[in-house]
Amino acid sequence: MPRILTIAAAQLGPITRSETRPQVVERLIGLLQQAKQHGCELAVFPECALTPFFPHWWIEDQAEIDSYCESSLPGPETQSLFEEAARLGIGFCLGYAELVQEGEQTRRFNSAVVVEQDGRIVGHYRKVHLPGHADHRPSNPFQNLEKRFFEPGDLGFPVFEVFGAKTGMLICNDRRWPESYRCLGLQGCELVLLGYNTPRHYPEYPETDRLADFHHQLSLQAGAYQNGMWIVAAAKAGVEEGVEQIGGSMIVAPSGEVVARATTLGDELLIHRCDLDLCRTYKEGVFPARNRRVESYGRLTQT
Ligand code: ING
Repeated sequence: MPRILTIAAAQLGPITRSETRPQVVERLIGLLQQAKQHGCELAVFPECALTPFFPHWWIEDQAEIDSYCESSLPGPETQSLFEEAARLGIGFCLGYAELVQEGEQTRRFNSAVVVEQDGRIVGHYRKVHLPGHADHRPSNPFQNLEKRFFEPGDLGFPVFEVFGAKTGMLICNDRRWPESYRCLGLQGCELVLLGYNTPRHYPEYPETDRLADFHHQLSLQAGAYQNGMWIVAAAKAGVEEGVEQIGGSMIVAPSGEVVARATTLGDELLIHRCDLDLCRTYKEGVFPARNRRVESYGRLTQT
């Protein structure tokens, strides 16, 4: 009996600064309802799917920064999303800025959760690879202050048994690092849920701008093939508060083939029936454990 999971990448167009969380949640609920109508069991939303990508802005006031974070999930303004998903019987993955109080200490992470079809949070991940800078760079057309606003993720790369699949999450810049996929693949991960906010322009290295879409796809195809995993990647796309972000949401098979791709820069669903058993061809056939030579890889974990 093949293990088929029908999954949607739920791409979002820009979220404006003036858009309230309830207004954004309405967009997310609309996409969930459409995904359910098309027989999806799971929908993947982008990184920071509840707010504009605020690390693109220099913000001094900590209270303003924290206003873009969730101190509880679900919270008063996101509860309706979890309730509607449970009513529909569809699971989802949601990227959000996490604010957590640990005694006297307030900690902030760029996070994501995976939610079962009954509305329960069954997986939690905190972005490990934070790109950008902690200092203000006023001569840049926009900032990337994730290193200033967030801590690196401290949960490692966990894999969860959900939807009948070994499922992991990555967030945005993680997808560029082969180590991210290896840490998941070596746990038998079959399905990676991934959201991103990727500007087309890289102020310090503008020579990469023309290749932004190519590097995005290259990273996903390599990660999928080299670890025999499905990857569902959902963009926050379009020009968001003046920053042009690539779209290119896609679903990549364990073969490395792109099987579904967004064609707009707005809210868009792309759907595929993912046969989880295809992973075996690559996990066992091309990259079998018996061919792995750990004794030669020591450098990979040396600082
Ligand atoms: N954004 C970008 C990303 O990795 C970036 C930052 C773009 C870094 C291009 C290097 C090159 O897609 C986030 N949010 O990580």
